[in-house]
Amino acid sequence: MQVGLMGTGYAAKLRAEALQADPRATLVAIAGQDPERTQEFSQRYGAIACESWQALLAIAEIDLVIVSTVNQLHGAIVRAALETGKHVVVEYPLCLDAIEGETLLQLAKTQNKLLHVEHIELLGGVHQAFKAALPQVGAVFAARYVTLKPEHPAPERWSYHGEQFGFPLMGALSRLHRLVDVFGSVATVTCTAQYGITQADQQTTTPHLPAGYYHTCLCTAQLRFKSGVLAEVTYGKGAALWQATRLLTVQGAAGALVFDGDQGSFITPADSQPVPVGGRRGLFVKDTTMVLDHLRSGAPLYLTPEASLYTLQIAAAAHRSAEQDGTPIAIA
Ligand code: NAP
Ligand code: BLA
Repeated sequence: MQVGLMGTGYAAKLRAEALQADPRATLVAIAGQDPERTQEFSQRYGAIACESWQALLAIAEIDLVIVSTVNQLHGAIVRAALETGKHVVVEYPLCLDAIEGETLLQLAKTQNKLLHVEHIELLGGVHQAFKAALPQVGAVFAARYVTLKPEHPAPERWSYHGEQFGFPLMGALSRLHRLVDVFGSVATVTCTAQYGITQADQQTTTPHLPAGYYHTCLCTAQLRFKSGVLAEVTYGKGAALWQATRLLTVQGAAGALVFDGDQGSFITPADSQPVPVGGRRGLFVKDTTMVLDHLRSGAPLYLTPEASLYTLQIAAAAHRSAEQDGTPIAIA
């Protein structure tokens, strides 16, 4: 596989290393935003530095494009790459518009090209342990997943920008996708959001996704699954938060599963048993290897683009609910 890589950041670096280590792939070219960074990054991997993602797509021998840029660009790059007849891997989210997402899946089908949306959270230790231990809790009553990331000060980066990151639960689609992967179809979604903005020397909060940078976001969604499970997802990051939290709990008829960071336990009235959790390292390598296996021999991938699109639709419904002050949105 002759591979082109979009982006020079954290995910792109791990992709480049994974490709370099795999004899089935050659990293041909890299497109970044900052020319100097792109030049320096490309030299490290012996790849051509492109001045734009469009220039990279013009390289005919590239068969596979990996999109590891900021979220806002995903949709346009994926579309153009598929139209040029290339296989596409894109880091989640596929794009920031659920309708556009549908057309991209359709385009991949008509072009007969791979479209794979990376969801490394599914490959991680917590998710694997969560799925394996779930039968122990019996009939699931409720679930809760809270991730809070304090950052002081919050960086003025794309991940704190309304348009570049997208609606928080869309940019951080993995938070919803973990639960959808396990509990299936959603009946209704309710969501509220709050953003902190600094204007000159004054701080304000708003329920609406700001056009530019914010210093804090906090988003809480309730998902009523068709199975009856009630799940609550809270995602927050930034300067107005002070306690880092990564907590997944599932309450069932026979007990509760609790994952606090990477510490898992199964709790009953009698006692608390540890649940072993594997690591969070090497997930981009796993994803890259599975893509190359799939393209080479048709080995199945760990999720379908339809599954990712479904969660994107749930995130879009959460956004709509937040815009309507928490009005429940029914999922068709
Ligand atoms: P990052 O380190 O900030 O990298 C973002 C990259 O996008 C930068 O190299 C940036 O270039 C580049 N970029 C911006 N505009 C561009 C353009 N016009 N053309 C080409 N490249 C452009 O962020 P990241 O953490 O790697 O995230 C990248 C993607 O991976 C996001 O969609 C994220 O949701 C997804 N993801 C990341 C992780 C993770 O662990 N980090 C996990 C799952 C999914 P400049 O630096 O020159 O501006
Ligand atoms: C996900 N990490 C993400 C995403 C971004 C970052 C933008 C996608 C959006 C989201 O789901 O929040 C960015 N993560 C960062 C940055 C740091 C960070 C800038 O930790 C700075 C330290 N990602 C890393 C590092 C790890 C990491 C150092 O950059 C350490 C193991 C893991 N990030 C990681 C994982 C996900 C993720 C496993 C998938 C999200 C999930 O598990 O739900």
